[in-house]
Amino acid sequence: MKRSVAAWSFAGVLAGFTGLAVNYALTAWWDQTSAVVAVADVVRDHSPADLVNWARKNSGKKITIPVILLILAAVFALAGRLGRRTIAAAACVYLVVAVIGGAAVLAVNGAKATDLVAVALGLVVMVASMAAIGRRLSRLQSLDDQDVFGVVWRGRRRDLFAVIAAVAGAAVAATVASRFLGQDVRKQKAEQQSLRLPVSKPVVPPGVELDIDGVQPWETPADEFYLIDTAFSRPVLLAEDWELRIHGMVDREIVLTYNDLIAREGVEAWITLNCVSNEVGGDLIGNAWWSGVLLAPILAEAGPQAGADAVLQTSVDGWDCATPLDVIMDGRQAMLAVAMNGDPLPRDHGYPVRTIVPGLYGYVSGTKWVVEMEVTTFEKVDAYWTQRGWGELGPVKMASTIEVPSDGDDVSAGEVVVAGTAWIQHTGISSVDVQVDGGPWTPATLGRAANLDTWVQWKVTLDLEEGEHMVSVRATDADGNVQTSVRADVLPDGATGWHSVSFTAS
Ligand SMILES: Nc1nc2c(c(=O)[nH]1)N[C@H]1C(S)=C(S)[C@@H](COP(=O)(O)O)O[C@H]1N2
Ligand SMILES: [Mo]
Repeated sequence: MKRSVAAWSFAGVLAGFTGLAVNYALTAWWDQTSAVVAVADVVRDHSPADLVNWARKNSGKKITIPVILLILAAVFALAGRLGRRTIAAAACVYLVVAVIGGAAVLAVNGAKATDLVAVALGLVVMVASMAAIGRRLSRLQSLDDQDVFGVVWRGRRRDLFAVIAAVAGAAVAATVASRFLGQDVRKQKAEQQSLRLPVSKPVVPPGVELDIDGVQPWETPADEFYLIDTAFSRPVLLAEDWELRIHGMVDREIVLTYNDLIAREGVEAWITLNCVSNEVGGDLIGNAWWSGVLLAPILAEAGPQAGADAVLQTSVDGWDCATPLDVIMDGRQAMLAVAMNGDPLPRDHGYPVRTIVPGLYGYVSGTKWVVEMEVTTFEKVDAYWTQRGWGELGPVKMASTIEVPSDGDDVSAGEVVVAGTAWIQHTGISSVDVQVDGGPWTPATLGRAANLDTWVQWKVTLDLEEGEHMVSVRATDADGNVQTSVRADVLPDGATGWHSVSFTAS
C-alpha cells in the first residue's frame, strides 16, 4: 500500500527530527556542541583539500548543515519504513545515527564523555516518538477496509493525529527553546556590556575619506565587516574564562588572563584586514580601529629560543595558523585585540581576544578566539590552511578596486567620477592610476593615508564621450613597485591582476 509507506516514512522523519531538536536544545542549554554541528566539523576536517578550498570560495559552509539534514531526512524515512515491520528495526537505524553523532561529538575540541548525554537523550526521544506514532499507525492500518470511515477508524485516526501533533509540538518547542537556553550567549552579552575597557572611540582622521557616493566608508562598521572562519557555530567564550598560554620554544611559559592582558600598556591603531580568498574586485576586506596589547613585548618576555621562526596560534575551536615570528617582532603593531571600533570585539570577530597582524592575510595571523601560542618552527608545524595547500607566509599583496561606477552602470557622458580603494598593508600606497579603454594612465587623487597599515581611497574625474567604456585601475606602492596585471588565482597566496569595470556613458 503506497500511502502506508509514505505515512511510515513521515513518522520516521518526524521522530528523527524531534530527537535532533531535543539534542539541539539540550546542547544549547549545557553549552555543548550539537551532534549535527559536530558531524559538520568532522566532515570539514576530513574532507579532501580540493573540496575544502572549493567550499571556501563557494560558501560551502552554508550548505554543509542543510546537506547533512537532507541526508538525515532520507535515513529517518528509511527508519520509518523499517518501523512498519518492527519498531526495533527503526530503533537500530536511530542507534546508528546516534553512534555517528556521538563519535563526532567526542571528536570536538575539549569534548567530555558527559557530552554524550544529550546525544543519548536525543536517541531516546527518536525511538519513543517512533514507537508512539508507529503503534497508532499500525492500529489504524490493521482495520479492515469495511471499517474505514467507521467510528472505530475515526477514533484511531484521532488518536494518531493527537500523537503526531504532540511529537511535532515537542520538536517546535525544543527548537524555539534552544534560542533562549544558550546561557553563555546571555552571559557573554552581559559581560560585553559591563566591561570598562581602557580603549578610545574611533576618530576617523581628517582627509582619509573622499566622500564619494558609492565608495564604502573608510572605517568599516563592525556589523558590516566581512566574516570568514571555519566555525559552523561560532565559539561563545567569556573574558572571565579566557586564558592565553604561550609555550614551546621559549625560556619561560606565560599564561595571561583577560585582566592580566588589559592591565598591560595598550595600543590602538587603524588596521585594514583582508582575506587571502578576496578575488580581484572582491569585498573580503575591512578597516577598523583595533585596540589591544602589543604582542612583541609579551613574546619577548617569554623569550623565544634560537631557531624559532613561527608562532602557532590556536583558537578555542581548534582552528590554527602559523605566523612568522620575525613579522610579529619587527616593530609593526601586531596585537592581541580586545576591541574593534571602540567596543569589545563582537563574538563573531573573536570575542574576547583575537590577533591582528598588519601586513599579513587573516588566514596566517588573525586568529579569533585565540587561546594558545606555541613558539616553534615552520618546519615542524603545518596549520589548518597550509595543510590544504595555502602559502606559508601570507604577506598581503598590493591591490586596488574600482567601486564607482559599478560594472554595467549607465552614467552621463562628460565628467565621470571614478573612485575606489587601494592597499598594501605595512608598505603603503604611493599612487593610483586609471586607464580608459586601454589608453594612457591618468593619475588619481589619493585620500590621506592614516598610516602604512590601512587602505587608501582614490578618485579621478574623467571626461568621457558617449559609448561603452572600460576603466582599469592599478596602484604603486611606497617602494615604487607597480601592481602587476598578471592574473593569479586566490589559491595559494592571494589574487593579483587589475580590476576593471565596464559601463555605458550616454
Ligand atoms: N578561529 C579562527 N580564526 C580565524 C579564522 C578561522 O577560521 N577560525 N579565519 C581567519 C581568516 S581566513 C580571516 S580572513 C580572518 C577574518 O576575520 P573576520 O571574520 O573578523 O573578518 O580571520 C582569521 N581567523
Ligand atoms: Mo581569510
